[in-house]
Amino acid sequence: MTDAPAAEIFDAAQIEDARRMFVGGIEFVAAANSTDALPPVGLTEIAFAGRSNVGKSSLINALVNQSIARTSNTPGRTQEIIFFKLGTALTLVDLPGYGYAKVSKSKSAAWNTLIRQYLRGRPGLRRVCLMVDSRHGLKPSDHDVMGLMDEAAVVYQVVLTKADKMTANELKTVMAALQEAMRPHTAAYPYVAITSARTGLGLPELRASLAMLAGPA
Ligand SMILES: Nc1nc2c(ncn2[C@@H]2O[C@H](COP(=O)(O)OP(=O)(O)OP(=O)(O)O)[C@@H](O)[C@H]2O)c(=O)[nH]1
Ligand SMILES: [Mg+2]
Repeated sequence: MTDAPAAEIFDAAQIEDARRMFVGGIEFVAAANSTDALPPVGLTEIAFAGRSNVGKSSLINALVNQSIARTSNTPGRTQEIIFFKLGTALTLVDLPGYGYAKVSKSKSAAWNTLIRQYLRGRPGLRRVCLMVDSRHGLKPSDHDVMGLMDEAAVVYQVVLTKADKMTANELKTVMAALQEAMRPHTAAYPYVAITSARTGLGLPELRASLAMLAGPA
């Protein structure tokens, strides 16, 4: 990642068009627990990846302003790859979390294989939102997944979650550490999104950024 302005800038019309796109209605398409069960590629896909419990499903719900993705206090809620269609614009993909120690080894290996296969070889996948809990920062499992996406040339954007739990100063420190850690990852999307599903922070800008990718895959 090269030195870039800290935030992506959008005008009011882009923000409003993106809001309409995201709140205009979302529908469930498919839940896949194996690569054979993946639905055919139609629209551009945006996937939400990250460790268990970082808030992937909550962020999808907040972006579309509906409770469609299942969330939980218990890590490991999402156990399949879930596909949602946003009108004729985008497919949003909720991935099972990785890196949760308490699921059985065999189950965890099966999930990891599925996620890896999806991330590595999915036509139409234009961006992965790599979700990271602001309080915890990047963990070894995040670095593993970034390595995989670097290799597969998948564009990924770090999205910090649960920013409502942080002070402005704490966020500054986390961002500085993150910029440094991302430096070797030249293929990563240059803007880190700071979000809160709870307060809505950063959601208009993230919608606008993703909306630019809308269309057939
Ligand atoms: N404070 C705060 N809590 C959040 C936010 N987003 C999610 N949470 C909480 O974090 C927990 C996990 O949220 P999920 O959205 O289910 O997380 P996930 O990443 O989909 O989890 P898995 O499907 O298990 O991988 C829930 O208790 C949410 O209420 C946020 O922006 N702020
Ligand atoms: Mg989930």
